Amino acid sequence: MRKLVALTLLGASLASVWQRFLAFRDKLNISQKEEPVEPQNCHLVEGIEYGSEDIDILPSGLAFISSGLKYPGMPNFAPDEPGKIFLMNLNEQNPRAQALKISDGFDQELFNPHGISTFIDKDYTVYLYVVNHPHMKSTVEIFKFEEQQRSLVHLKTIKHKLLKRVNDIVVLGPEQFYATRDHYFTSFFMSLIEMILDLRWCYVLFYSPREVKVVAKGFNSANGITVSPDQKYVYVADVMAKNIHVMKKHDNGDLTQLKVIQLDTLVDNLTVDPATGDILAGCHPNPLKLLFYNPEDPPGSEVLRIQNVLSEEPGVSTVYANNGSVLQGSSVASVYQGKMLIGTIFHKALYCEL
Ligand SMILES: [Ca+2]
Ligand SMILES: [Ca+2]
Repeated sequence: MRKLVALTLLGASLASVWQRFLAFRDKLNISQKEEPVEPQNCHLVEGIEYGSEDIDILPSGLAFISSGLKYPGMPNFAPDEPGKIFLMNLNEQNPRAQALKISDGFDQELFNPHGISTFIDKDYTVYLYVVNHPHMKSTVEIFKFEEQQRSLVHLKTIKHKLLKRVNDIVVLGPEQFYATRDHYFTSFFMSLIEMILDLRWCYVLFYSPREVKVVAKGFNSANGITVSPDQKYVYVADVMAKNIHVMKKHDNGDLTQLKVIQLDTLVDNLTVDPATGDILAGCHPNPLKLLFYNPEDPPGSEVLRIQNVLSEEPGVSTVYANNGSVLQGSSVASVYQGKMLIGTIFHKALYCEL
């Protein structure tokens, strides 16, 4: 009798796992969007070949681009090359990407940059915060940007037991930021299991010198994060759940969820159009092609614009869509005065005049 009960329980749990696997497969099996959407004046950015996972543009038009991400399960064309931060001045006629020098005393060989966020202090000093994965761990690196020298001076490495599997950050003040956790487990195999079982163990962390706390949880895979121009709202992409969480930000760093904008594509990094407050989302329309990379049939790219974010029915439109013939695995898009930069996890970067 006991054996029968055990067998029944085993059968039931296997069936449940199988159900979850089928749901997971369906989630990834998004049909290719039919119509390409490409602004007229777009060209690939010279010099960026190994990814441009995140992009942050200063109000002055200087764009920072993180490049060379090595991430479990994702393709990488230069596994032995350390990551870089590129700079582009979008005020120039033909902006060029230039790799920034990094000050001595920082281990550049292990530099594996992921999400980035800039912060301008009261004295106008520009700081760049970078999620780094040396040896696949997660740290947050703080750099001071020296515009004249075109260099980054490393100031500090932040580590914390809750800063694990960090994907993106958004800086609020000196050493104060939100960070997203994209997986609970650190190994690729276990994080795949985690996605298949649809565990919702990921969170958003509030970090400040005085207090570190989880301020939002229950995400399948918390990815891109940014704040509204008035700093009152925080937007978080749950990539596997294909949605964007709109949250109200409180003075003590706490977040209250206002709503979830459901989309039909995997949402990676988020930026805000400073002119309109719209969200721009870098998306993955063919996640299976990302996981099983084939240069003959590469993953495509997709950028969505979400208007009237706080209204009852935000408008969603496609700003860019390509089947991978031009740009593969788009992870971010950022705009500045009629110009747009689209970044990718492991591929090139695209510059468009809108
Ligand atoms: Ca970011
Ligand atoms: Ca990301």
